[in-house]
Amino acid sequence: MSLLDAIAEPADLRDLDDDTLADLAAEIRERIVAAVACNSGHLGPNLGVVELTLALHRVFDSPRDRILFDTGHQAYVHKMVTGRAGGFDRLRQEGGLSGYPSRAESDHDTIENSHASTSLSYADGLAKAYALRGEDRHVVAVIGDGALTGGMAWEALNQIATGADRPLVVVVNDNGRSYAPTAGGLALRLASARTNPGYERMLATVKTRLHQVKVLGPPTYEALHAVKRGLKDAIAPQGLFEDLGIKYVGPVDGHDRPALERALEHAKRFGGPVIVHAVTEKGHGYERAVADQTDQMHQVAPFDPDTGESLAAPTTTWTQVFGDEIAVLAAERDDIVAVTAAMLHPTGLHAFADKFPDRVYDVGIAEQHAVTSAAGLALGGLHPVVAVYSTFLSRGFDQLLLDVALHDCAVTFVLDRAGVTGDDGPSHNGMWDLSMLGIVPGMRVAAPRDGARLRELLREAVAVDDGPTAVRFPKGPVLPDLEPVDTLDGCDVLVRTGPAAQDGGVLIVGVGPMAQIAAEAARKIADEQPTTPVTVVDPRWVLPVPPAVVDLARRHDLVVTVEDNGRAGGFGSAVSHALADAEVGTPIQVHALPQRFLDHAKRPALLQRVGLNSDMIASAVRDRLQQRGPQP
Ligand SMILES: Cc1ncc(C[n+]2csc(CCOP(=O)(O)OP(=O)(O)O)c2C)c(N)n1
Repeated sequence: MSLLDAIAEPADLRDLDDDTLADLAAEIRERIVAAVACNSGHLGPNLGVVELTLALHRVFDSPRDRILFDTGHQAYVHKMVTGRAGGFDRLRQEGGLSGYPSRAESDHDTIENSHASTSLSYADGLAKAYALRGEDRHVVAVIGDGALTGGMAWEALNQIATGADRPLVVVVNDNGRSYAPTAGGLALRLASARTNPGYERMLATVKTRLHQVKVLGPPTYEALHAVKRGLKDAIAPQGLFEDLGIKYVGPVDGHDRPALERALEHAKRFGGPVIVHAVTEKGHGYERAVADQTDQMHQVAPFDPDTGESLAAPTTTWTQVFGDEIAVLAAERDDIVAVTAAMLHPTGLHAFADKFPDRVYDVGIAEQHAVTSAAGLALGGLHPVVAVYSTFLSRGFDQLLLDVALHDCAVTFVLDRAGVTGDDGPSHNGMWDLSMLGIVPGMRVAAPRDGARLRELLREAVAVDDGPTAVRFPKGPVLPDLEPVDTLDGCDVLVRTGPAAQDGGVLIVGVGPMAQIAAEAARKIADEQPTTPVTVVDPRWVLPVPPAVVDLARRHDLVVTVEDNGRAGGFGSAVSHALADAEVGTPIQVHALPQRFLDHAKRPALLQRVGLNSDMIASAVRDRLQQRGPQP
């Protein structure tokens, strides 16, 4: 039996000696590389926390003590030592282990929100609850230097500092990176400590010398002591945290498990809020990850573990099409700038940044600041493009509504990963953006169905100068261009089947790539019911609902909408309202995502599960037509 397979629960780690633990760490790394190479997932972050996680589980008593992982993408080792090592071959597969903590999987998992910078707030609440209920339990939050750039983390620290007798340990897992090197002043402060590993040694030397040079006498000792403190403050971020009232321990080598355990024991005994600053290396133990300049193999598709080469078929993604086009637009117009919340490469902004480094701002994992600073850029005469994943837009919603839209700021939001993303689980699906954007006065939303439309709509969006715009597109390979057969008031007609143009029949309106699925569904309906006229349109600009959609709906017997947003407040809902307002009585069938959190699975499997593929749409439309019977 392997060492790892003998670990059924964290208590099994406590009897192991240092050598065995080192062997176990090596075995864990092999297992992580093998599982991610096969199934995709987060590699660099997990390889970096092997010793840290072992130390945490040896010092603290989970699940009685609560160990929270901020963002949760670095919890593989935690899963392995809490009884789930056996399930690792099915990591991120439907029905297999989730890529994030999951309360359904284990009592050792307390939080499973994969949006960054929340762990300290959860920890503050848990520590307060245990104090009030008189329970003697520790709360530990592990937060990366990237997640520490989020405003929520600082709001929480401000509170945590007030709980002098609440045992709460914050472990800052400082690897200097988010995806790219972490941006901002805090990162610089942490970096100065990280790049001076000799400073603890140096302080020890200063201390010894002071005691040796007795002739200096007390005043000089005091002076030198002050110098020493100043030096430590200048080099380490101790002052930063201790001024807030939180004890600081570190920096500790995050791959020296015994040293980590000493620091954590010390923090545990302290009984109040403590920050343990652990310096780790992303990708540690797998050279190819450490050497990867872009993001140290932060999150990867299946790859060959011997070479590190990706096994994903080479394709052009929606992200690449956006990235290339925004770089072209930036070359044409020098007022275009871009903002990213720590996701320069994942959102495709690197081509723009390479050409015009002064016009792309990485603000850290700080969507709220990203949005309001974009409003500032717009008020200052520029046209900002805020590129975020759809799921992270909700973090900056208040800012979008009141700081951008209320001020009529011409900011373009580019929402990558809109719709079902799949593998990353419930919180990563981009299924809320249309519902949010639909209630923002003055907001115009475009949804391209293919690469040509993405280029076209992005160009149109940045040309809007009197209010906010958004362009949403999904994850993965861009769909082949589907040229329209006609255009009606800005709406592309993609398919017309059945008897030649006349009133009546079915109108299917698809949002973005779902328009292509709608076109497939129309052909399937036509195969079985060739006498029913079916028209498929792609409005391109989906919110507010274009008047052309309402006019077309008036002339058909049934309107069908197809989108990959939640049905509450989505496109179908907006069309229903628009028809009611215009007193158009045509019945409407809405195909959208159910308002449920969707478990992880591949995107096609999820779309099938919720009835959003062409077969299921075609059959639902046919059923509806049969129920309605022949029309006069
Ligand atoms: C609110 C939010 N925005 C963006 C992301 C995307 N994201 C996932 S991990 C990550 C970097 C995290 O860096 P850090 O906290 O330092 O952890 P590391 O991966 O370096 O261990 C980012 C930006 C997110 N999860 N949440």
